[in-house]
Amino acid sequence: MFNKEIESMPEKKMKELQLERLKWSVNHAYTNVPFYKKKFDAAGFHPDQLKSLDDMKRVPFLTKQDMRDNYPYGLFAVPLSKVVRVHASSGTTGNATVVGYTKSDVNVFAEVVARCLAAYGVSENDVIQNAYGYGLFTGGLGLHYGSEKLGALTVPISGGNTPRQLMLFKDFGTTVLCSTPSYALNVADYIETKMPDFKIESTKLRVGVFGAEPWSEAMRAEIEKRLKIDAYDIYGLSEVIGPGVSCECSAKSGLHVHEDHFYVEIIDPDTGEVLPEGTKGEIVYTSLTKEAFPGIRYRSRDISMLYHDNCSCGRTLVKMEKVSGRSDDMLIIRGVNVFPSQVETILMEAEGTEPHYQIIVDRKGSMDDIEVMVEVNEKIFSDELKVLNNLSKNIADRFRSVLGITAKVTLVEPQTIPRSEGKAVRVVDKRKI
Ligand code: DLL
Repeated sequence: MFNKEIESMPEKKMKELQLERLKWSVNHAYTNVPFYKKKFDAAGFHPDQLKSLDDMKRVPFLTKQDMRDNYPYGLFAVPLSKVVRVHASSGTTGNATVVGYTKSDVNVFAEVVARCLAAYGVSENDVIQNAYGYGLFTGGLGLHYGSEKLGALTVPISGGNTPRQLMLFKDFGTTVLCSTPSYALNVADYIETKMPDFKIESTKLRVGVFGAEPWSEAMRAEIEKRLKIDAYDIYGLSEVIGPGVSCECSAKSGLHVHEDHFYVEIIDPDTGEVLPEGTKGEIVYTSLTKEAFPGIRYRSRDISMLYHDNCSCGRTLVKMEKVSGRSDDMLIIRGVNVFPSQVETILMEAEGTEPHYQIIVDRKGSMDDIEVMVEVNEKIFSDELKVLNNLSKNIADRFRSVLGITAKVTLVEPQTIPRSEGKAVRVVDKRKI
């Protein structure tokens, strides 16, 4: 463990630490950010009333819209002279959401990422090729600083340029690849289709650090098989800090939350009511130590569940279930709720499909219409039409029986679905265009 004292702290002691830090953080936001003062006052809440963790229920939520309304620096709690870095989301659907970091925040960010890498068995002896995008996106710099903090040799290659990534695997003796899981698959595809002589076995690659988008267990198996690595999940969001909010460990069953820095709750997304451990709902985050941009009860829209399970790795930190999707990614097809990850799981179960797919939703008249396009491998694609028809029929039957939706399934040739160097675009919802 990178920080054994914290990562294996008894639950009760962790709760005491959280309460102490919460008092500071909530007060810090209230005193230094007019937005929070106004919001708390309107809700009849004062930071002095925070006597137990349970009292957090009374604190109003922060939403993405609040962040957009206060673009760019309106929610910062320190003067700009103390802010040493900003990151921002792309802002394709409105103002970008901007987050700031003091020197101390940058240190915390590096610490939590270093803990994740150590949890994957990565050490200063590793060569980490960081293919997350460098820039306003938190992935690149987030992994970079964490990797340096761990003391590993850090290769800041950023995303894209697959031939160069492969060259560096060989030349630099890369042992760890950090990227989105969809990009890792692109790398595997590239090797198979364009560089058949490149033998992944002849490289030293052994660990993958994948996150920034949901990915199923089936996708993990596929990546592990094709890149011959151990693939681990890393989770985070810029509004909270970036990557490193939580990570898997050797058990690969759920992600430990770095709860000395982030207080987590699960709520019912419809009522806002806090749900007990072991219940699925929307994750809400409160930063405990962040100076520049304290986030108090931020509604992430991510769906997960919290639990303690005496993890075999020895960490006592609460676990969150792998995030399967966001409540705002949830598609409602003729009244049925469907997550892209559920579609992915069914597609991956079918023989001959590739993990590249897109869900296209449209409205024909008053009816929602859904088409799932999925790539199939060369062998299947060159098979008789009858084989292809059977495969698409079987997949459509599974959608009907498992998810309760009627979807048109279109099998397409390899390399048809657009590739991304960052987060994959899984859904095209034409009803919103
Ligand atoms: O994606 C931070 C990150 C970078 C995480 C690199 C991991 C690796 P944002 O761009 O703000 O930050 O997007 C955050 O992406 O609310 C989730 O919906 C989704 N997400 C991030 N990691 C995972 C994951 C970065 N491991 C949003 N599994 C989050 C599922 C994830 N979804």
